[in-house]
Amino acid sequence: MERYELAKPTKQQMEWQDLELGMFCHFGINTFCNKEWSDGTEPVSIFNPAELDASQWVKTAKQVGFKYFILTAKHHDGFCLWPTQTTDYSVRTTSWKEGRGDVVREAAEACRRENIGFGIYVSPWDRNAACYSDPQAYDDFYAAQLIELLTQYGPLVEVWFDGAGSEGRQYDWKRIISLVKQHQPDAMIFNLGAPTIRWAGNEDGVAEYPCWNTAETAKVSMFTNSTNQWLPETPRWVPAECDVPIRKNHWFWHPNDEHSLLSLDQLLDVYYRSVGHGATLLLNVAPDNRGLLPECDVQRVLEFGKEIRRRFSQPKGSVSASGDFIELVFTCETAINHVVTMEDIAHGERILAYVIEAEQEGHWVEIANGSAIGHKKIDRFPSIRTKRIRLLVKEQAAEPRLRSFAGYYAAETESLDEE
Ligand code: FUL
Repeated sequence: MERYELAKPTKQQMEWQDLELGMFCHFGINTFCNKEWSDGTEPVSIFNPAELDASQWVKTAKQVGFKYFILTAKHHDGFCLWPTQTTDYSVRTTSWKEGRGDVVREAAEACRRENIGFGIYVSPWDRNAACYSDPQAYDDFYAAQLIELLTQYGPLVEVWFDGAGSEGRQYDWKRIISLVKQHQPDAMIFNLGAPTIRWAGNEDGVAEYPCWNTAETAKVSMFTNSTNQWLPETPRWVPAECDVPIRKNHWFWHPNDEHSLLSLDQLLDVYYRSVGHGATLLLNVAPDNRGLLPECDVQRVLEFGKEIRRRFSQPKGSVSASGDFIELVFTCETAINHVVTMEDIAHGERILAYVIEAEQEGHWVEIANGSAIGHKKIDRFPSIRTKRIRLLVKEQAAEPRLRSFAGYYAAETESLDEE
């Protein structure tokens, strides 16, 4: 029996939640003028990424273990990384590849080759378009841009509608969303309009715990965020995506900025508090003004992927089952310091409170507890030797259905010791 009617994800949402890790890529006119938000007046002549290689971006993403890649096709400055017919403020009027280049195509094709999902960020706020001050004319202009992107560069895994600069502005969301649905029916819609995924609410890459997958109304967006909006008994499934740049506060590349690179420990902390809280993590790694990811960023993000694999690719044991009591028996007494629990979210988010215990000399001792599990919950604790662990569901919306309950051991590194 369900305690209330449970929201359930669509097949596309479930597939997207399984991706867990995406690489965000901020690149554009800002890359060439040392700015985060240029105002739409920077000359196109500054855009000249002489060594641009989208394969290097996407191969790096693939090697790390990112399952999708999102490119800023257009940021707030209005500069378009594809040769759009809607404006001259694009790669088409630059000297790069004599105006015949197309960054969006290069990235889309690289994603196809590497077999990872491709998505686009298309800023609604446009500081260059002369028609921006006329909402109706701009809606036409923006719709035309979206049609180009949605029809020429798919399949798309996600369309990222950023909210910055758009507070109080009414766009024709009905029309925009119907275009996405018409041309890219499987794409996730981020944040605005009729979102199928939501912003976690900060740019630190962190999903506050508990991070329920459900929302109160159809009108969710960063502008309708309220503390009680994300409750387990609410009727819509809208999972969270976390975003953060690998260089503190800098989405775009800046010269002499190496000191801002996040450490491996900081990245792992982000991972535990995003993917470990059941959300998806979009980590931004920005190409420089050559059009290449800087070597130190590449090294750091590869270390990150390697450490995730080291910690989580070999479970000591795992089980999938239904019921409010799930036991995992290891083949022999074994050390563990992480438990990863996943609900089978096809049946909704059913677990509302739980405890995990380990058997020690004939007694059960609590090693972790929490509320939400959803797609995934990672619990970590000081290493313990045990023959069996169990999950006790303390509160549930309906009979729990677990996709997996697994124990892991990762030899303690400095980063784990510090906690
Ligand atoms: C924000 C933007 O203003 C930043 O420049 C960046 O694109 C970030 C991901 O979203 O709202």
